[in-house]
Amino acid sequence: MKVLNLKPTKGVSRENFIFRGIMELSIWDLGGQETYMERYFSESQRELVFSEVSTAVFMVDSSVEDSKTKDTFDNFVKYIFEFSPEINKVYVLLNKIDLQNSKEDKIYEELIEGINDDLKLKLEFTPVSVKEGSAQHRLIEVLDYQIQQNTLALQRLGKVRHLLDQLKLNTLSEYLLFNQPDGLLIASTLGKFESKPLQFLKFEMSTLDSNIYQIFTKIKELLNEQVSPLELTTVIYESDNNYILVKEVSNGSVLMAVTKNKQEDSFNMVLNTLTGKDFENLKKFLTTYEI
Ligand SMILES: Nc1nc2c(ncn2[C@@H]2O[C@H](COP(=O)(O)OP(=O)(O)OP(=O)(O)O)[C@@H](O)[C@H]2O)c(=O)[nH]1
Ligand SMILES: [Mg+2]
Repeated sequence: MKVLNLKPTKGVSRENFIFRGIMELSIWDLGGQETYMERYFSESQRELVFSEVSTAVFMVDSSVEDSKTKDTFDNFVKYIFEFSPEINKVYVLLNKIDLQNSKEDKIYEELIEGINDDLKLKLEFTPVSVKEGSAQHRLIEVLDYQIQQNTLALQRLGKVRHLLDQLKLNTLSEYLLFNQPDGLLIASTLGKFESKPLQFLKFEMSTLDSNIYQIFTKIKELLNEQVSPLELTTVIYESDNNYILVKEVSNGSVLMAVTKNKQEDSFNMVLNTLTGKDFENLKKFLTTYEI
């Protein structure tokens, strides 16, 4: 939805982000308009733009043929490997393949032309569509690969898994931890688990429900007790054989528990766990990342 109204990126747009809740990213999106491109490749800027890069992605619109694209690509590849020599792959995304007139094969041939065999091995081309979601999917794959190379991220992941196992230990339920900003799974007691990125509409709208607050206020007044603000932090779903509890852990993450069965015991154990010490430990770790 957001893609539809994007404005052209002015120069370099920087954004910091914690991917899957464990790997810090500093993303530099280089606007593709000609004047900006001249600047990135200029002698005074190229080092700043192309150094200290750990993942390089070149995205090209494969629905238009532009005689300058090849030059841009050659420069991009040249300076990336020159200023970030530790990089071993450049990911090339041939975008907009959803369009009738997309010519990804032709663009591929054009970009690969004249590239020597050693360098070819370092280029990975993927036809994608931002509109259909395959571009996002590919970026997630690329970043997951990056997690595997990142010691700190792996350490954090190990710790989160351990903390989730602690939750499972006493409750015989499965736990899944999601990262709200990207909707992706951080870790789960079921190991690797693929799902489409979640859309956290419910929690985004979680400002207090005025009806409930109004009734709650009345009750408290009747009881002559203090009223305090309400917050939607836990949601409970029910199926024939399970309860599913979803609870916010820290501002960036959400824990989902699926009970083993529908016995009262299972439910109570999970509820106790979600208000107990192990949950606090998880929350503390996700807030501070202190291992
Ligand atoms: N059909 C289709 N349109 C797309 C796709 N991806 C992006 N667009 C559209 O193409 C236009 C340009 O998208 P941007 O993401 O702004 O392009 P950009 O490469 O970032 O452009 P710069 O910021 O100038 O570098 C927008 O109107 C998008 O909606 C796609 O996969 N399919
Ligand atoms: Mg842009």
